[in-house]
Amino acid sequence: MQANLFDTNDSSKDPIRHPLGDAELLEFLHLFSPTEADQILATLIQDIPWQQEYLKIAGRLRAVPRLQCWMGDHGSHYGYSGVRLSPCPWNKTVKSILARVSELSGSPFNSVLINYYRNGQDSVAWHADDERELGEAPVIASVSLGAERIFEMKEKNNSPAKKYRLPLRHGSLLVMGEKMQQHWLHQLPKVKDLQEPRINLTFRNIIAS
Ligand SMILES: O=C(O)CCC(=O)C(=O)O
Ligand SMILES: [Mn+2]
Repeated sequence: MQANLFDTNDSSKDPIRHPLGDAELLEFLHLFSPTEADQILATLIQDIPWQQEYLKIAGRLRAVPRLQCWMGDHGSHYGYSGVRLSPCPWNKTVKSILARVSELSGSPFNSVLINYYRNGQDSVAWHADDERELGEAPVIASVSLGAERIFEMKEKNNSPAKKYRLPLRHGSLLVMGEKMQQHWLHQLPKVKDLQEPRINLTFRNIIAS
């Protein structure tokens, strides 16, 4: 009999608490086993309706350096940097990931931004997920699948700004707590010569559209 795709052992329930001081950052290293994570990565690469978004920078349209899909409950519209995203309906695999993420994080989510980094040339620049529709103090749960990439963080307001970085591992879950978007920026820099893909799912709760 095939093992339950989302069976995990008890050690997955003990998060690492990263010492950011004014914001909670929890990491669950084993949301999925490596075999489960391999399967989910391959399924999502194939099944998600990936889209190429464009940003207008200095009057010119530039391709966002990754593919994306915004998925969620009906009506959960979202936007960043002038890009307006309407949700596509929930995919079965993503719904199963959502159930596991909600259980571990203890937070409600009604939508997810899925990023597909095709190789090391895809990236995300410094930002905070502090859009109005997420409310004042959003909790964001971030699932990593595929190539290990470095997640960099820096404080928004202090001088000198504190910095923090951590590798995002295949099958892990990072929960950015309430103060994180208010006080910190984050980015995923490019990596030279990396050919392997990575998918990231950031589960969010849209409270106003
Ligand atoms: O890929 C990641 O780990 C982070 C993605 C991210 O920060 C975002 O989509 O807002
Ligand atoms: Mn983000």
